[in-house]
Amino acid sequence: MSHICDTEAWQLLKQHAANANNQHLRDLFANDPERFNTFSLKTQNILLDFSKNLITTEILTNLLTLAKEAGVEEKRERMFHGAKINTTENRAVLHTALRNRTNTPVFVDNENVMDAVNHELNRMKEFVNSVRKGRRRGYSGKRITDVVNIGIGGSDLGPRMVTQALKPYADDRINVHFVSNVDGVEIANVLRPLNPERVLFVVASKTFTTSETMTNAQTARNWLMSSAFDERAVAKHFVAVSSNTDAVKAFGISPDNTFQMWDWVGGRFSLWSVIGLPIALYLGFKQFEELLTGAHEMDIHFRDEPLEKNMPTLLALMGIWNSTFLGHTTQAILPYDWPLARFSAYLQQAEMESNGKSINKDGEPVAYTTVPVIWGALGIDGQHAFYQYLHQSNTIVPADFIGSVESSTPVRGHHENLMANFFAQTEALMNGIDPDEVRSNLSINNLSESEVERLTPHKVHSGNRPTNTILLQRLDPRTLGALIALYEHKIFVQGVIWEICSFDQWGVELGKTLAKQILPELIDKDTNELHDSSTFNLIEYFKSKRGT
Ligand code: G6Q
Repeated sequence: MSHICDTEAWQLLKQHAANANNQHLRDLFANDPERFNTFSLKTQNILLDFSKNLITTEILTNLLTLAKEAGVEEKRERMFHGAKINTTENRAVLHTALRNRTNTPVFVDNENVMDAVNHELNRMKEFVNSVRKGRRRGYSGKRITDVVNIGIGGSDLGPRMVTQALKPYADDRINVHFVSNVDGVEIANVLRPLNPERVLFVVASKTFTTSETMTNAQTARNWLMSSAFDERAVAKHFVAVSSNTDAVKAFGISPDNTFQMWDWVGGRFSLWSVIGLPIALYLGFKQFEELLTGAHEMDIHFRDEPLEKNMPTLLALMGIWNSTFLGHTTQAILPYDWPLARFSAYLQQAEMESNGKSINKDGEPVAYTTVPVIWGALGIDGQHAFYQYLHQSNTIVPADFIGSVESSTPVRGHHENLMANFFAQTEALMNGIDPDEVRSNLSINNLSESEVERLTPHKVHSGNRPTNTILLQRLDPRTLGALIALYEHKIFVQGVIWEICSFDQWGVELGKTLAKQILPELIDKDTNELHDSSTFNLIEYFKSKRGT
């Protein structure tokens, strides 16, 4: 069977990569005044500058050929049209249908899913308005002021990231809180300041079997009961978001209070569905629709633009060049927009859960590196911490710098300061500081020649460190929708080229079953299953020190 790594484009790229060390980005810029224009593009309110990657037009041409030969265009069509491209679970992959604002029909098993999508969106809208306007109240007749989302992974990271990112667009009607961890410290801390009469719990779990979420939901219910003393209060204070209606009913939440999702929505792509309920409750339904619209506009761009003018494809290709061909094993996400503080954590799941695979679609091991480690933090804070490593360690870390032309919360004098750092960092990572520059800087300080020579190597910055710059007009709901969709489609394109199944998550499923075996052993004194000596003794130590 022929694979992507057997193509001519792949072989040519390998040769280019072998020569890459002989090139410096500084020279590529000096030799081509048009470099920015050649390697940048704009769509909606987003500018992507990928010129500070170690590429040439020839390399880009080969990368685009690779994308074509991998079938990105044809597979993109199949995804949008509801084909079951999640082949290990036999499911369609239709987060794009959730934000299909033009309502073009999308069929799965001969059924137009847009009917169900719109039905659920309307229910969501009605519910959001009734809570925000105070028509739906708590058991004692008081207004709901606090929403607590109980969910984990894909049922937590998206709403958590988006509500923080769009805080400047929220009014003060509803506060949102998130509980994901089964460590009781989190739920205890969240609930402590809240008044049970005013809290709405959203239990978000596609499967409604995830033990962390179920444990937290039960604790929340007990907490409510300790104040309400009446089971009927559950209907006023709990709603569920799930595709498992039977399990929701068994928990005691009625179908009226249950919002539906479907198996063709992957958890990490689900914030556009009813999983986005906390977002809509916090911001209002209009703003939620703006988020969907922004994502939909990026979907149209991705679906219709040729690969060479296609932002998600170009971003994906830069990633593949840096990781698979140049061998860089990590990728930093560095927002210079405080509201995007959780964006790298969000992308860590989206990218690493999707493409953290090493088996191709034919079930064979792949012969190359797939997704790098995705990590990051707010850029400005990082500058005073890990940027030392970015500038001078012997590991190259490609980085995406994300910033905005306008602040979503302007405060005089701050934004220019922030953005001066933003531009300075990518320039420095690209240019570096060579020994001659270091020497001439040092000699200004009247240092002896030997002192200059001693210090010079420590102050040299090699530069040649690749970055993408993503410049938004302003971080508003529509632009955020487009930004998230940009990365979602990047992930798709990379999965196609790496020939892996981006839409399953067997490694996560494994985690869901592992603890089930040990839990009874921790509770029951006499049970002790066969474990390796390390695990056995750790469990024994834990039990003996607890006195159970
Ligand atoms: C996402 C993953 C995973 C999932 C959580 C929560 O794509 O499948 O992160 O979202 O494990 O699962 P439930 O929503 O089923 O509780």
